[in-house]
Amino acid sequence: MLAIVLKSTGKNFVVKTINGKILPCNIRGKLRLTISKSTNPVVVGDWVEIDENETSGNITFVKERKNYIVRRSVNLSRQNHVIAANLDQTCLIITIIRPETNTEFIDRYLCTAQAYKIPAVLVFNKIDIYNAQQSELLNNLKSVYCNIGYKCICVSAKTNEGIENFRQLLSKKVSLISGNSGVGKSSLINCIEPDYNLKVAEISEYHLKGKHTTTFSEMFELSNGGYIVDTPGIKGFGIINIGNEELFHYFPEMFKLTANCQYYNCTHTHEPNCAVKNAVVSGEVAESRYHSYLNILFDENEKHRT
Ligand SMILES: Nc1nc2c(ncn2[C@@H]2O[C@H](COP(=O)(O)OP(=O)(O)OP(=O)(O)O)[C@@H](O)[C@H]2O)c(=O)[nH]1
Ligand SMILES: [Mg+2]
Ligand SMILES: [Zn+2]
Repeated sequence: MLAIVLKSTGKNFVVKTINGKILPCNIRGKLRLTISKSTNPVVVGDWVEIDENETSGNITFVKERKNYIVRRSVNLSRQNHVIAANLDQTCLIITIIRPETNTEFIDRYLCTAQAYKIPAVLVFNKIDIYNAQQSELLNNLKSVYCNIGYKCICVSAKTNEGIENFRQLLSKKVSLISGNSGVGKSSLINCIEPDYNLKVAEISEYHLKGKHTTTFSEMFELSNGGYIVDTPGIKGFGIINIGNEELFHYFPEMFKLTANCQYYNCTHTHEPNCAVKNAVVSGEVAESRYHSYLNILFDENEKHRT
């Protein structure tokens, strides 16, 4: 019986069969794999074949993934960790304060989504709490990413402002929600689908950061069609499997300029007549984006990338 994986703790799974039955599952015996061995064998969003009995099932086969998104495990820095598979889009939830989302984090995330060919949308949350200065910061950020071509929306899980736009964005698609701990991922899902009643937690008053309330990725069916995947907050975000020489391919606004660089193998760091550096000077490419590019390029922890 064909089923989709709704929840995974690594060992135990919950799936929904094409007949609509929700079943706990595990993997006994040998799994026939069509996917790379270096990644988690079964993740949220995977389509699997199961042998089912009344109360549980056994996963016997994992179908090839249309796509998937990976992050590097925080401690085992060489290990890939697949967050979810078969996604139509990913929504990165961003807040200006409580907690502050930094631009390098955003750019690393977008770069990874770009590399894995998953359309990314930026969702600015908590617009109910920003003062004039913070709202201005938000608008500046928003225009940086809109100008590159990323879709951006502003919402508040508290006042429900913008939530209709968010709902429409998700309709009939499989969407991954990610972002730092405490930005309101679970709260936003609760706004759209109150019945799931996901656990949310107060931001720590001391650190102004989240507490990693969600600990496993889980997929929820939406009442107007589609699925949404809630994920644990991301602390750091490594770029995986992208070589230094191709990194600029995943910064679309820079990539389109590179044909005009003097050297065909320009790294856009020190070379004369570099179209990217010129565009940073003229303001056509945002300085924050260029800094993220350089920081990723020179990040010692990423040196094992080839
Ligand atoms: N004022 C305000 N508070 C919000 C908003 N959205 C979420 N919060 C609050 O922010 C805190 C964290 O929300 P969560 O939904 O738990 O955040 P999360 O992103 O799921 O966090 P993790 O599961 O730890 O990754 C809670 O206290 C929410 O009530 C918002 O739009 N406005
Ligand atoms: Mg959460
Ligand atoms: Zn260049």
